[in-house]
Parts: sequence; C-alpha cells; structure tokens
Amino acid sequence: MDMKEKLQQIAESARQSIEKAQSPEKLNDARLMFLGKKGELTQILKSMKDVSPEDRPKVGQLVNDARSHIEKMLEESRKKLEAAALEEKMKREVIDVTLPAKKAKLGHRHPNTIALEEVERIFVGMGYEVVEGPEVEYADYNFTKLNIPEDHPARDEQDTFFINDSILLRSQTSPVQARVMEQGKLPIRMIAPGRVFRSDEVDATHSPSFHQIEGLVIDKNITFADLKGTLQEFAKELFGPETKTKFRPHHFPFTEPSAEVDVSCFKCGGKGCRFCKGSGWIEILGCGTVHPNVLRMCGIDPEEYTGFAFGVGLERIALLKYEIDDMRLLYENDIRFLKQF
Ligand code: 2NL
Repeated sequence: MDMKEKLQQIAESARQSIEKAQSPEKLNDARLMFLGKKGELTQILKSMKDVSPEDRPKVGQLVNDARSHIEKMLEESRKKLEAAALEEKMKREVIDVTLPAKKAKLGHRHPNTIALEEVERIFVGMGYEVVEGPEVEYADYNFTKLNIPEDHPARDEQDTFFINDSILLRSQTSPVQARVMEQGKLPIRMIAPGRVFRSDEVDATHSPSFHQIEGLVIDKNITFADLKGTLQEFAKELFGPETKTKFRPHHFPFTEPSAEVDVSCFKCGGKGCRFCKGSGWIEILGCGTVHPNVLRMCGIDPEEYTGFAFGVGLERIALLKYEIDDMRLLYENDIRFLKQF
C-alpha cells in the first residue's frame, strides 16, 4: 500500500471515530488516537526516515494535508458538540417571563408598635415631644425624686430588679421625666414611652418586662381641668368620638390629687357586655396633678409652676384595641398571630 492510500485510510477511520464521538471527552480520545504522541499519524511521521530523500517533500506534504484535514474535522465536530450542549442548556434553563412574580414576604409592625405610634401621633398632634431615657436607672430617679418613700413597697426587691443598692431596671418611665424637669427648660409637654421592668410572674395580664407611656405637662397655671380635657381628647382619638371618660379618685405618691381613668366601653357603648364585664367601663390609665415634692426635688418651684402627669400601659392599650385576651401572645412572635393586625 503506498503512502497516499495509507493516509487516506487513516483519514477515513479518523472521520468515523470523530463522527461516533458524542462528547468532548470522546472527541479528545479520538484526537489522541490520530494526532497524539502515539497517534497513527505521528507513527507515520516517525517512519519518514525510511522515505527516500527525493520523495520526502511530497510525502511530508501529504502527511501535513492529512493532519490538517483531521484537525478540521475535529474542530467542526467540537463546534457542533458545543452548539448542541448550549442548546440543551438553554432548554433546561428556560425562563418563562410571563409567570407571575413571587410575592416578597414583607414583615409588618408589631401590635405594640402600632398602638405606640397611634398614641404618639395623638400627643404629637397636641404639641407634645417624645423623649426616651435609659432602661438601667438610678433608684434616685426611679423612686426618690418621684416622692416614693424609702419604705414604699414598690422599692421592695420582690417588685423591682435591683442591680445594686442605687441602680435598678426602671419600673416606670417617670425617671425620664424627672431628668427632663431637672434640665430646667420650661414649659414641658412630653411623653416618655419605653420598656419597664417589674418582678412579676408571667400570666395573661403580667410580664416582667412590658411597656409604659407616661405623659407630663408643666407650665404656669396648669390645673386638673387641663388634665381632664387632655385625657378626654386622647380617649376620643384612640377609641372613637363617642367615647366618654370617668375620673375615679385614686392614690399615687407622685401626684396629688390622683385619679384612675375609665373609658366607656367601645364595644357596647357603655350598656355593659362581656368585653367590659358588664360594667360599661374599661380602666385605661392613672393620672394626677404633679406632687409639689416631685417638682421641688426636680428643681422646679411649685409656687410658680404646676403640672399634670399620667401613665398608660402600652400592652393594655394593644390588648384592648385589638381584642387580644392574653398578653403572652404579644411576646411569642408567632407570625400567624402577628400578621393579623
Ligand atoms: C399608672 C399610673 C401614673 C404618673 C404615672 C408621673 C410622672 C412624674 C410626675 C408625676 Cl415625672 N407623675 N407619672 C402619674 C400618675 C399615674 O401612672 O397606672 N400607670 C400605668
């Protein structure tokens, strides 16, 4: 068999191998089989030494032609395989742009936050400032400056979380107001919302950590009538324009006189129902005229200035407004509960 025929045979068998190769790996095997170091064409090149010098250029040309022919076939096959693989990938990864988009799962405000922002909106609308203060407080600000005597039960370790003799977790937000009074910028119209702590067992209406909003107004000629008007307006804004308020005498160490405030039941309008336990009234807050001792201890002259103050439980408002019957639900952060509000 002459060289030309042999080369044609090799090219033909290369064509068949390349056609059979259906993956890049198989195609590479075919390349090695013909063009590799031990490949068939390389073997022929090695046998060139047996070719007579005058025939060498011609034979060399033939070998080169066969080589580039095989390379061309390999290259074409590689392109075809790549195109097929790309086609396959495109089919697998097809995106249907007409499908409806996945809805983003937006979180939302906690019922406590909704209630807080509602209360803040009402008082800011009446010209009040919102002021925050530390949760870790001096007993002096939490008790002494608020006219709570040394032997008052609220100071008992059973009720308050003490850090040491003079530092505690605040049991009310009034220390924030004591701090503002001490700064001496008068008049004052403020609310102090925030977390407070009391050593209570957890049940449907108690938690060792809950939230309060206290309010304070200090100016010349402030009377109990201002307090009544303000809280009446607040109750109407919060529970609806038909809401009535009732001030019952009460005692707090930091106010004198003091009162507890009931609102007419917003479920039955005051006739009496399950919600208000038949009474027609729901207790919502405590309030009073600031005790002159408190003013004095916070650096304000009670002969010149008077004021009123009040305190509401935020959870109490949230539970009432959203008709939730167990406070613990507010702290469990169960999304199925939270997303209802
Ligand atoms: C309640 C009662 C109340 C106050 C809080 C207060 C603050 C200062 C001076 C005087 Cl700085 N008073 N706060 C007054 C009366 C009642 O809270 O039952 N809260 C849930």
